[in-house]
Amino acid sequence: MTTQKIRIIGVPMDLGQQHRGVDMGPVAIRYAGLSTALRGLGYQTEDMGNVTIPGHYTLTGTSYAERLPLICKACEATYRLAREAVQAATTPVFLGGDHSAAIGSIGGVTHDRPAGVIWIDAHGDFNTPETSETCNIHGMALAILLGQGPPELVNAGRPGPKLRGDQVALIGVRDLDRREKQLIRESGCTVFTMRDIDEIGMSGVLRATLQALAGMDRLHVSLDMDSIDANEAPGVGTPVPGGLTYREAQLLMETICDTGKICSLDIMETNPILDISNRTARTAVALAASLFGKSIL
Ligand code: HAR
Ligand code: MN
Ligand code: MN
Ligand code: MN
Repeated sequence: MTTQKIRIIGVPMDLGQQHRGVDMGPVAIRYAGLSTALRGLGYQTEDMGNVTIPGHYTLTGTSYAERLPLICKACEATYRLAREAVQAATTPVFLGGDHSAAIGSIGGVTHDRPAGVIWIDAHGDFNTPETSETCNIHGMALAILLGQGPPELVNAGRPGPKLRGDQVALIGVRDLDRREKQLIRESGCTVFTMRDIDEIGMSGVLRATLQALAGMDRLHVSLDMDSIDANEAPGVGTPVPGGLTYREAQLLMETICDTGKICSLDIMETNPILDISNRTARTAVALAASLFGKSIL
């Protein structure tokens, strides 16, 4: 399913959360050598530049009401680029930006055909405006894709939910809000928390994940860099202790690669202002390389 041509799309979204700097994620990942790494694996790469998104600094206040239509517009632009990338027989890689951008990327890659989604994240991103303790839309992205939340965003790109629960697996979860837990339990998504990884190991979690998504012939990976432990990914806005080790994350990517079903990738939440010497972006590039076929031997 992975095509010979990879299309890089920057989505410098910083409206879904409160920290300055996540809009610089796309350029940080480029500077860490993403295209070079992918070309080294034999792919052709084309870089479409960035979606135009008004930064946080253009807002008049901090209100959710001001940000919602702007996020909606950015997700619709991302949706169009995602759809076009698939239609052009390329494999799009979306560089965030905060995770609300995945509303557009996943919406667009599923425009013509469904895809299973592997959502790798410390968080569930399953809040709604009613359950959120922060009102931050990046913490609602997955719920929105499944049809719950602000209708403008649920209907971005095309009307209605973009995913069903049985098409989604979450891996790396370790921080859920109280009422978010309930929504996630009711969602029908397959969820592997850090405890599951501790107990059965990443390889066991991956076997079960791929079994749960066995009916899907295309897979989208939505990688939130805060899933990775702060040793390897310190540059994120909402870090949570006890994340994936470097090798756990690599095994995840290597194993998903082996399915041959990868159709698209998000690399989200890299914040260079909070980072140490671009370490988070460099980790992201190493993980993308494994997902697209780099093998140790
Ligand atoms: N659950 C919290 C909230 O809703 C934190 C969400 C943080 N989200 C991300 N993306 N960084 O996963 O605000
Ligand atoms: Mn996330
Ligand atoms: Mn997260
Ligand atoms: Mn929390």
